[in-house]
Amino acid sequence: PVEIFRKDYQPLPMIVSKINMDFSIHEGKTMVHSELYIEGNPAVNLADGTDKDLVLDGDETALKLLSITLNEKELEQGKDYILEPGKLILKNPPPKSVLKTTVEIVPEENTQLSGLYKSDSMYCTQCEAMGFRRITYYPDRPDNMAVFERVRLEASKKDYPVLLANGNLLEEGDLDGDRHFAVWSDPFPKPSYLFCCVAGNLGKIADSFTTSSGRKVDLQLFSEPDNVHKLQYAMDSLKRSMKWDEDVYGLEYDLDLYNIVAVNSFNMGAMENKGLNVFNTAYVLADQATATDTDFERVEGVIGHEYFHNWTGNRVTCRDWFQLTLKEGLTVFRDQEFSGDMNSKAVNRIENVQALRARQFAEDAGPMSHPIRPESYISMDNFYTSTVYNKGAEIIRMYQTLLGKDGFRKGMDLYFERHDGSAVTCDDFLAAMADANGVDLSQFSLWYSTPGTPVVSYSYEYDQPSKKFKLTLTQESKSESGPLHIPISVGLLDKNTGEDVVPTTVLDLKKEKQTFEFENLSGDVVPSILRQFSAPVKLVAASGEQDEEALAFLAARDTDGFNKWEAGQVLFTNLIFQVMDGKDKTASKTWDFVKEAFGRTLNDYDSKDYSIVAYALNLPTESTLAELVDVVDPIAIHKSRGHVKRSLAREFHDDLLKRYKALTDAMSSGEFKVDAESIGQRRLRNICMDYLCSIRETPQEQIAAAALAKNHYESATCMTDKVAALNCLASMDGEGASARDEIIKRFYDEAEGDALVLNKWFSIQAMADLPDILDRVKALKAHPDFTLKNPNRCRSLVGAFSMNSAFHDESGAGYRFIREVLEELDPLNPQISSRLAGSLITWKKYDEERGLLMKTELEKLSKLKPISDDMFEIVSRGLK
Ligand code: B3K
Ligand code: ZN
Repeated sequence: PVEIFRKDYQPLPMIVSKINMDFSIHEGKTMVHSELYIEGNPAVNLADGTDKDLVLDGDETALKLLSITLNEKELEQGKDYILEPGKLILKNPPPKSVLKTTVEIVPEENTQLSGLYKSDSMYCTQCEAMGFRRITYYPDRPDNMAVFERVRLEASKKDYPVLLANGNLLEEGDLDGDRHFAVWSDPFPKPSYLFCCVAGNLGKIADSFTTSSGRKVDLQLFSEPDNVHKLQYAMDSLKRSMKWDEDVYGLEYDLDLYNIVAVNSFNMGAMENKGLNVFNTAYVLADQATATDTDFERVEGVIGHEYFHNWTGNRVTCRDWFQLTLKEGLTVFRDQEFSGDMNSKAVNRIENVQALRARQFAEDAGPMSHPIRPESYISMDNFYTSTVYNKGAEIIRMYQTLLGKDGFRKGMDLYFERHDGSAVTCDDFLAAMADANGVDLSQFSLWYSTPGTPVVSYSYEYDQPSKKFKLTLTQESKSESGPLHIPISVGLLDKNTGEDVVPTTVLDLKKEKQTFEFENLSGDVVPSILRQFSAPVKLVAASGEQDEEALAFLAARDTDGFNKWEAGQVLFTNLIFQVMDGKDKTASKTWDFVKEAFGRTLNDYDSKDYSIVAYALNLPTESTLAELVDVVDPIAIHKSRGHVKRSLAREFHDDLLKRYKALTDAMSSGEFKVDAESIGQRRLRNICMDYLCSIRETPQEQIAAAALAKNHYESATCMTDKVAALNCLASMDGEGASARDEIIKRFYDEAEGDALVLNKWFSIQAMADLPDILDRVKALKAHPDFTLKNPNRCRSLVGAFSMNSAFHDESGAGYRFIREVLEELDPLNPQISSRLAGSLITWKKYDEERGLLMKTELEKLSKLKPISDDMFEIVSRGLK
């Protein structure tokens, strides 16, 4: 395995400016013929007489080279070209040459799902980051932008009636012997990672969108014929995305056709190929009977994300893969803003910050920690990370916080004006933001090179005689070039009236330590710091202990929705850790604060923001809690969190039941809707049920809990409620066991083989809290519906189990199980196996015995032969 460094970037001396391709698809073998139009790179001046070789990438494990000519002349290996592992080096081709190659590939055997592969009965491609080199020899790097002028596909008409590629359809027709063809052309120059073609027996829904300048765009969404009825929500989301990008950024779609294909076997969520997005079915199919509210939200978000890539990613792309956050951080930010505008901004922010803390903070605290713009990689696929995506989005959000919405828009406009049609860097983006606003962002640029989560600590005092409030902030980060520029949004609330006396203000924390003064205050205040989570940092009190009275005050009265929720979460967190330390919770003041906040929130029947109420009642997740301690004991965290949950459930049993019933009544008549209010009602009612079902110490309680959840399941009219009920039932034992088994079976039967519903069935069971969970997971792995070859199915069982605290059982059996699965998976699909190996590499965060058990399994993995580059990189980082 070779490590590639950012500092080593070199432009290509020769480039491919145009390409024509011909795919002849036959069962068991596909022939790919390519014509590359080669020219000197106008941006590179080499001295006369210097060899200008063209390095074409090609994965020799996937390609069988059958013929190669340059300007119609057959080439000689060793003289005209050299074949090396992964490369075909064309020696000094004259400018304006045409290289023609024919290769044979076998999509049917492509289990990596990179390049051209078969997903059930359809052929499809995935080229980002480096899949195109598994289709043909080509400079497979994003700075080579070429026009794909003619892409011809030919296949059996009966089995593959639909033939698609990027751009517009030029021609189609029938051929002899049940074969047909289609020719596609994409006028926009693009890097190879955005290439796509599909052949299959597909159903579709069609619609259109008229852009603000009056151009009509045809929209087509394809899936297996059985799933066509689940495409409507994605279509609606697509139209909302197109409208939103026009309204907010003035960006219009640029082709006459926008196609999306839903694919069962897909390594990621979706792919933004120009004019032809490919989606993992889990992120595009949704209906009342099979999708939860979270699924609907995700569909809308990912549809938006891929659509927004058309400008941030496709029109302006990355110069090299180190710049990935240029398109991903920016596009995640755009999809988050879109979702916030379509639904509830506060709910959206809470969900995104929760995800950031649970995943990105964890990543940044472990051996895979890297800056949003990494310095090196072995396998680029390992760097499609929460850091590049989600922390990257936070960096973009900070530009907007610092420059204001208008300033940010000016920067975006200049970015497109300067760079439309080119492959650029993160520095180019920063320069556009700085120049458009006439500001110096050089200190801000350190965010691109600094790994780790910075810690910001605060202390404050109010001086009565001078009526001044002083807030001191200190930062600690891994930046090697001095302190970061951190925007800290702060508001001050009057201690007596709760009034916002100083509305949200952005403080520029630029030094190690800075004191900010607020004058002319009429009385003492409570500060609300880091409103809207204005920077991806950990905020702590300089004293080491947060003032719980202030937190309780903010949990009740903060006008910033995010910080109001946050204050409650900190109180919960304190309580859970006190319980973990063996303290008697009833004697603690924290318990009183928590009870007060919980009761008030639960009994607030006025608020129509049900999701906010629900999230305020929800305890921090185990992974969020794990991020806050130096040595993690996952079982202890699980137990203490469970203890606090049950205590609250008992304390508020009657109120929870009353609220549950009130919501049941309120919702009984309404039709199914996926709007913020209906989602919120379901969310709140399901949380009430979850608390109520946690009370099951005695046999009577077990019977009552099982009856409640079973009834919830039986009266459910949508997947959200079914999943919520099954989630509760899956962990029931004793007197609840028979209801559990009955509903598990019913859920399976009612799925009627629907793949996405079965994924839920697997993952809910894998996450269950039962003493014999590992045996159950092993039995599920042997279930006829289980396969390691489908990434969704694999994640739904193996990935889900690695999130269960029981994975960390002291015996080490969970670790051993994962390692054995990974040994089986790595030869099939390295992208997925290396992802799952992430569950073992954080061994240093755990207590010594656990850490050692994890490390032992990692060491065994490192001896895997053969081992994929992906896995090698993760495991070696993990052992370092
Ligand atoms: N750009 C793709 C990611 C492809 C990952 C390849 N390993 C999805 C997205 O971010 O939209
Ligand atoms: Zn993306």
